[in-house]
Amino acid sequence: MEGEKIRKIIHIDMDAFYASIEQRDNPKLKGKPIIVGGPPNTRSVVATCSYEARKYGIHSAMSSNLAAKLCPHAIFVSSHFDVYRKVSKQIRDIFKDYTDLVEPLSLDEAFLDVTMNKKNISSATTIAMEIKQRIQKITELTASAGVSINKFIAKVASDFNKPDGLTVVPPFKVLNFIEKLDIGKFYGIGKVTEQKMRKIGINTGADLKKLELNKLVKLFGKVGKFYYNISRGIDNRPVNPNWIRKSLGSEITLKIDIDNIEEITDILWKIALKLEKQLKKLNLKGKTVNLKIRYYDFETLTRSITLYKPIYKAEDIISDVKLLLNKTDAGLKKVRLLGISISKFENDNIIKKTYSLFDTH
Ligand code: DCP
Ligand code: MG
Repeated sequence: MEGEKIRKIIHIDMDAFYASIEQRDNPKLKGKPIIVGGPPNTRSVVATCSYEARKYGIHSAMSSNLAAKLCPHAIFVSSHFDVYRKVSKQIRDIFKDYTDLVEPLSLDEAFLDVTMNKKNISSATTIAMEIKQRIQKITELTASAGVSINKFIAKVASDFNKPDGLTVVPPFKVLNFIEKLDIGKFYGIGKVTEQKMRKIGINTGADLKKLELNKLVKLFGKVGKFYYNISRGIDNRPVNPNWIRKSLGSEITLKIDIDNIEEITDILWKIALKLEKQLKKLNLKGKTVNLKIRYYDFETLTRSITLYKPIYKAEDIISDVKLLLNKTDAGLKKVRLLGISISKFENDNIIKKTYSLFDTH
């Protein structure tokens, strides 16, 4: 977007979304450590928890068992997706008053491009403040906002001062902001990549910026180019309101090629669990399960199965993956990459894109 004018991007993210709604709708839960998710002594995980519960170290995707150990008096509440969807629609309607360039990432967060906006307000900060106030008034819930020149910085900024935060990174502060940013806070750098970076001494944006483009591509593949750009404050991805996710997947390139079928199944389990978490977060269920295998010699194949009922649980995913695995030479021929993806979503008209580029390990 060279030569074009600087954009004004807002990222809005609701605070402890499901948990705040449950506290709002049941006054007995206010001010208490609550957990939305299945109860302990099951294989359930925490979907989210109130800020009171976070003080005990509880967080999303932690097993309910561990959560109960960390805070024995935490209250487990079951989810009410119909209500979450209703609130999600309410906040989207507020966004639409300002711009049609709204790109939801999940039920509780979205990017807005307000460079040009329906109210002709020149300050994106003013818009973010207004939106926060209106969300509070209409839903009785708080949101945090990040305001900057692109999606990457706006997203990181919205997380800076949670809950009820507003963080503005104006153009002249962008480079400094990124240089100081801890690598663990980079949007698009997952846990595995973070560890890999730390091992080679990359702990902040400033460290990342020291690496040349070809070095980054050598270390991280295609996404190296993205790292190169964001360490310089460059992220030209548009806010795209029409991006509809068609599939969600996760894959792993193994450290060494393996042919032991138990080990292979173990890794596929891990991938399925990760996928379950992402599907839950996006409120997606899909009917088609795809298995991808790359053998040691780089021959790559996919096998898929379409079910009658959409699924999202790891145990359902893995049982189909095992069937698909039988249709491959895994176990006979060494494999170097394993991947699973889910497609044919129900509701695929509602859910838009998420972290598309970065579903890698
Ligand atoms: N969610 C989930 N499983 C996850 C992460 C999130 O089911 N692993 C759900 C519950 C959250 C909602 O998605 O309420 C939004 O996710 P966020 O990551 O934005 O988390 P919260 O809104 O709960 O908390 P925060 O205040 O940190 O944004
Ligand atoms: Mg949130």
